[in-house]
Amino acid sequence: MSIIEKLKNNERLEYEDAIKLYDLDLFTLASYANNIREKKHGKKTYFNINRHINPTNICKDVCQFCAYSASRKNPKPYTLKHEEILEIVENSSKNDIKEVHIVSAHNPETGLEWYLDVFRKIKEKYPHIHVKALTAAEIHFLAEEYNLTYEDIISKMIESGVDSMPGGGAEIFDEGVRKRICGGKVTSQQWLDIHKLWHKEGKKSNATMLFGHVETRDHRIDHMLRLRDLQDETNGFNAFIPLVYQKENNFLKVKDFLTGQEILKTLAISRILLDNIPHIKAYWVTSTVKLALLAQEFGANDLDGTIEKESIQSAAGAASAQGIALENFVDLIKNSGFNPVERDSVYNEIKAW
Ligand code: V47
Repeated sequence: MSIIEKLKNNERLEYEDAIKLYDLDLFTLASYANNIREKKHGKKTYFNINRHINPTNICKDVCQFCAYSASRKNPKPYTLKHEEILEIVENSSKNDIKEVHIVSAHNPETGLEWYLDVFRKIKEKYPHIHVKALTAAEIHFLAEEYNLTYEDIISKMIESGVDSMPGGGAEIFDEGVRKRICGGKVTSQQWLDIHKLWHKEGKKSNATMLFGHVETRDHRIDHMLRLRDLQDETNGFNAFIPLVYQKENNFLKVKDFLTGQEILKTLAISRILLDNIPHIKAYWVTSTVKLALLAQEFGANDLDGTIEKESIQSAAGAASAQGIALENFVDLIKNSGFNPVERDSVYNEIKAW
């Protein structure tokens, strides 16, 4: 059966067919991806009023793509004090944020208690704010540093009030590419194992993919299918987030950058292949706002959120340092023909704007 027939019949595509998807033209992919999006979510586009906090940029790892870490080209090491983090949350709570998204570098000086204590303090004072914190890469780093198991760290996170896990640290699962771009940090299998353990606790997480650097199209397909396999087992992923590689201030030598078409094709393909992951997030920080709005017609049904401040990708060139104002965000979605729906971090609907 041809790949088009399989797409028409809504059949699940395995690797041999999936790698042929990029050969289809953009609008054919868009029409299948958009059908799936419309069946699942209609014209709704989800977003969250959230605040990103990156408490420290001191890192023991040396990822080639990273411009945020103080050990790379960023000369300004910092570690926020707990009081400073709480002040950020206090100020953001006035903007009615529903989530803090806390992700850091792998700082050997801060320590496990330092993280757990700040989660406890946030939860104690703001029990209604969802804490999305610690990537699988950070959990792996903490487990190694303290000679603990992943299960130990996960149960400490849950005891301290962490509600869900962000999808960072996945990068690209292909072991050859991974060695080249971020050798030494959490392996692909360890990343998947950690999310599996988290899901076993009845908790939700997201999954990212960093693309547009030295990987091939086949590596992206392989990445998506490894996620689909785990999702078949656990059903714990809420959203898939393809992150477009940003090129400034880092050490990765990349020759060709992605075209808008290639980004949109990748989003559409992810919507087609990840039949068991409910949400595809067009992360405006790395795709640009305009392309994220267009991506709504190519399978994406979530635009992340207002963010307020962003340090990781903006260090590498993204225009996201200051987030987007709520009214502006809502207008952008409406004016692009979609219905903005504010959600909480696990996709309960809060308000149709
Ligand atoms: O894993 C680092 C990426 C990620 C660059 O779960 C870069 O809802 C592009 O995971 N160009 C962290 N990307 C951010 C992240 C995330 C973001 C938004 C929402 C969610 C979620 C998760 O940032 C890292 C890495 O892949 N990153 N450097 C760069 N130069």
